[in-house]
Amino acid sequence: MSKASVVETQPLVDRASWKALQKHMETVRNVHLRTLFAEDPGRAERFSLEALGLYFDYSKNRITNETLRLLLAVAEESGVRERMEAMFSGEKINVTEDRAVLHVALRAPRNASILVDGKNVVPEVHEVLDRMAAFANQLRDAKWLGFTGKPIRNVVNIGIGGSDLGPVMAYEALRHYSKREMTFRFVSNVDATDFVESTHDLNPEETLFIISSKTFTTLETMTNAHTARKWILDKLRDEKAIARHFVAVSTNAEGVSKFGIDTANMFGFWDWVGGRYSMDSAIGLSTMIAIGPDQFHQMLAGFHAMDEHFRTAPFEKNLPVLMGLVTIWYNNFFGAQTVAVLPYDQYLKRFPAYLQQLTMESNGKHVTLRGDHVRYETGPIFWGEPGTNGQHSFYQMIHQGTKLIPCDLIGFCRSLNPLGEHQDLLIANVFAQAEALAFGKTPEQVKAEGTPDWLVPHRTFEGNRPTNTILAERLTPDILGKLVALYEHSVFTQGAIWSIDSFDQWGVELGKVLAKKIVPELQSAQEPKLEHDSSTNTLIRRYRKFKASS
Ligand code: G6Q
Repeated sequence: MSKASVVETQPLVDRASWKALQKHMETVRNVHLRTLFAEDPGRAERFSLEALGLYFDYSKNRITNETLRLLLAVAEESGVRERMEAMFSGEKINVTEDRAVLHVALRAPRNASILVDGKNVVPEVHEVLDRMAAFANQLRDAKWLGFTGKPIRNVVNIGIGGSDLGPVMAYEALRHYSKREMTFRFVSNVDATDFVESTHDLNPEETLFIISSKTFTTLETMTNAHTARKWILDKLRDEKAIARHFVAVSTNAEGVSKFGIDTANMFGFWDWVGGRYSMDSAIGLSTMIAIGPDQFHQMLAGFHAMDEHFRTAPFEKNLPVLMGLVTIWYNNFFGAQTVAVLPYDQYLKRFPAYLQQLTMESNGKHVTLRGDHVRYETGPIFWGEPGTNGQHSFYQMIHQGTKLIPCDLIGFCRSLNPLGEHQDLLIANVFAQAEALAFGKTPEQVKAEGTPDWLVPHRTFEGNRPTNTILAERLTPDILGKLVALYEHSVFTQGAIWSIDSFDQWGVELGKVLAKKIVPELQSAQEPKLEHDSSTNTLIRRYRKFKASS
């Protein structure tokens, strides 16, 4: 049995540290953050950490020194360190797919050595990065010409899930650093509207499609890729145009070549890169074209710095470990169902969507590595919107609802678009929200404001709502890399404690086969013999009826 799997022989709920935490919970359950802060003037300092340019304030959490000590003991006893070492050394910790998990190799420096089945994979990683850079520079310098001799000005990434969310999030996040003369679009949905709306104002002669698909078999991506092919050929009317207007990012050379893309225009990656961990691989080609190879490398350096921090910092000073432990605390001991991620930066508008896949596809599992049904809650629901917009909608529930919703507030001290007092107003809201959520407003305070008695309960805020505040100087490629890696490794920490496989996605695989059975039933000329349940059969018949009448 490998080192990585030894640690799950004792179920989580039977571990001594877990039981101690359960007992400790009783003493903390009703303690208010007002009391914790009032009793300890040094609290903000003690429960905060600065590393790699990120300031992580976790003092507004319902924890004491003892909570932290016990949570750290859970991490130790659950073998987080052993699993981390197993991951970094290329062990096949994705046990259900029998694969290594080495997104950390994608951002390892050129001279590093990381072995998979005895082979150092870092040189291959850099070989692909170099090819990507050469290609990106050609496009950025208007040297890659379309079939009719016009420079490519539009880049459309076609991919879905892990082959879309990273690229679109990174493009939006780093748009400030992008080449503004070029247009970037991202098509993912099999709904034709996505393709049509993304291309309606583009000239095929100036447009390059990147078909991003690890497997090169995904229904949505292949459908959109064929539509794109037709869109190009309808205008350019020559198969030879494909070579100038399509490149592929995939592990499936055969599939790429069958589609008609020259494998010379293919950028590869490896089975040890999970889709949701692939934005640093060739899947990031659109990002590299947008921001240029140098800034892409700065982003990779940010990822790598967080990898090293995760691997080497003691757990009590380890950002991802602390963040993961806080998540576990609310998820498993307070019954919190969700975590809200609230970036106070418009450029991070797709960050919550990206994190939804990272966190929920990784830790939305109900069996342990051994295949036993878990006896505890696993991954929470992640969701969110950029601030301050959310404040005018769903924050009501966070402040005064009956559900406990821990929040991550993310802010930057310097705006990329300094304009009047916008930034001060933005950041004042970050601090004010965290303060209000923690301390609330007592009935006495509300009364003292002259509120009539009957209105007092409505205007009272209980507080004791936990938040983490993450503050950095400025949103840069390097900081983005650090932020994403912070969440990646926090997810890892949680998954290791829950003894689940954070790197498979059987639920997603199911979706890839389900619809295939129904498609012919929607398309057949003859009335098909339907053998689903009565609900599905009726829905299919109804669709066929409307389709026939149109
Ligand atoms: C990610 C998942 C999933 C995957 C997509 C696209 O971890 O596996 O989101 O990225 O289904 O798959 P392809 O890249 O193979 O098209």
